[in-house]
Amino acid sequence: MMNKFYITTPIYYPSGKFHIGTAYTTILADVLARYHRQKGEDVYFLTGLDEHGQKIQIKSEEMGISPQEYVDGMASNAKELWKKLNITNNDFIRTTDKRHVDAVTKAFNILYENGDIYKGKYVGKYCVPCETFYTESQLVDGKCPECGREVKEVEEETYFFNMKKYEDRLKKFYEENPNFLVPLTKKNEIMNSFVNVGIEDLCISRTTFDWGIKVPVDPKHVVYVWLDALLNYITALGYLSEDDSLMKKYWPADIQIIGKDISRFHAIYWPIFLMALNLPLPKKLFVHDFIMMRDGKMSKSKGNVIYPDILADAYGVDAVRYTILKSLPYGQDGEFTPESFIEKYNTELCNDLGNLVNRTIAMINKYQNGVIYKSNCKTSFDDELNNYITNEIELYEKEIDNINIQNALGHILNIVSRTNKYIDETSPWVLYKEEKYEDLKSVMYNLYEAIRKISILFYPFIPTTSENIFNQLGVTNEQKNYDSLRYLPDLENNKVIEKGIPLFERLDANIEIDRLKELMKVNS
Ligand code: ME8
Repeated sequence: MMNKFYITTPIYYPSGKFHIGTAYTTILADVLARYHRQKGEDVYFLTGLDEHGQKIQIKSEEMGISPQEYVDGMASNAKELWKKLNITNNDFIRTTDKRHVDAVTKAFNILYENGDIYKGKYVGKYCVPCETFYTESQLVDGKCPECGREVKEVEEETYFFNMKKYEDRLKKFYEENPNFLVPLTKKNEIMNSFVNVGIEDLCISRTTFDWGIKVPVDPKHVVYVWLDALLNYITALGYLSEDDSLMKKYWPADIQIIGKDISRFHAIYWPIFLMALNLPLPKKLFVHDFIMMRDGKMSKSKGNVIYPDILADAYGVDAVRYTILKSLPYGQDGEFTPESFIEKYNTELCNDLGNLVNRTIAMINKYQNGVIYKSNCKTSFDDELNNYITNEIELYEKEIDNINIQNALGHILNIVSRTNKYIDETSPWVLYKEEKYEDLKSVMYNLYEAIRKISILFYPFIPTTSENIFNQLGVTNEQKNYDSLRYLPDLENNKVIEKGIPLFERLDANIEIDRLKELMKVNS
């Protein structure tokens, strides 16, 4: 039977236009979804919006429209953005969807009837932008430890979730599943700052505003936005609805991708909610770090915000996908600058990849009228090239399976460089001049084959470019298959297009760096 693979992104707050940080998580999830589809798995990929809560209510009031009108507009923007970035999500959940509201209401009742919820009074601090409760001791200089903004004093009647009851089970779960939360450094942070010091009960309702799902047992309360939001991962699959076939098929999630700012919610509260609902826990939680700008976090006031749609309009979708993905090392923050964007674009995409494809297609046309032949000869460099590629593919797979995207891309780029070197080593123009046509056939075959493999490997990251390369090469669908990296197809008589089309136009760094800086200012 086909393996299933369920992957999720966080559902984002539609409180503003999405910047490249939000796009990073979504593109990363898309890469993994595409990679697992390539490997023949039955993939289900979910993203969506977190539309309730005080932050959204305030935002819509500022704009003088109803919260529903506001989120409706934002949801169409978000869907359009993901379409533009070639995101292949199977579903888009909104927490205002009836299916979600109904299921959250039912889940609340189950938790209430189980005795996991009790009524009390909360006195403490609340950060509206993060929608998070804090105790005095958690604050840093009296401000929110996560975003650094002012917190509000709140005192309200609220329902609490009895987290403590599940503390031992959660600890045991982490002991038995040491690779659940990765990277391991992130797991250690969570264990040290929360699990090992004891978990506090959590407020799960609010009364000071009403933009949310009503608490079924006490409708002057709305469900706390995080309980509401976390449940999206299962309500989207039809949990507690009439048709829960997707839930049966896809839950538990194979990978949930989140940024480090929301790891506490996903590493502690979410597993506990699932335990309380008697559901299996996700298999893996992958936590990534942040894309930073040269002057720190992206913020409108600093005028350093970069929006992915504006970047894509100016430079193409794949340039955006590639450079954003390449910006973050595993387990660390990464930096995005106009200079690094142009450098990656010009060097890796345009020079290394683009020229390789373009030169090869030109040579196959010039020397062999565009046709690929098998040869009875081998040059002394052929085996070395092919062994190198086989080895790099293995290394690539290890890295992508560990979600180390920068390193995975590094191995594909290694193949690109090694193949460029092969052209220098074999000097096809000399073989042609010396009429060594059998050697030449072998070199063209190997080059063609290497580019075909590069294109298969690059597909999850820069799918439009890969399709473009496949078209220029004239490969069949079977020759695009991931399996055909190993079970080599016969490429004899394949024919490339008559004139290669450049994959990426070289950018003038001086002009484009200024243009990017301007785009960042104007749109902030
Ligand atoms: O937290 N670099 O939504 P949110 C990389 N609604 N990733 C970044 C980033 C950056 N600079 N900035 C943001 C919420 N992100 C909740 C989630 S889930 C049940 C509810 C990404 O709109 C990162 O993945 O604030 C982070 O976790 C997410 O955006 C936060 O999105």
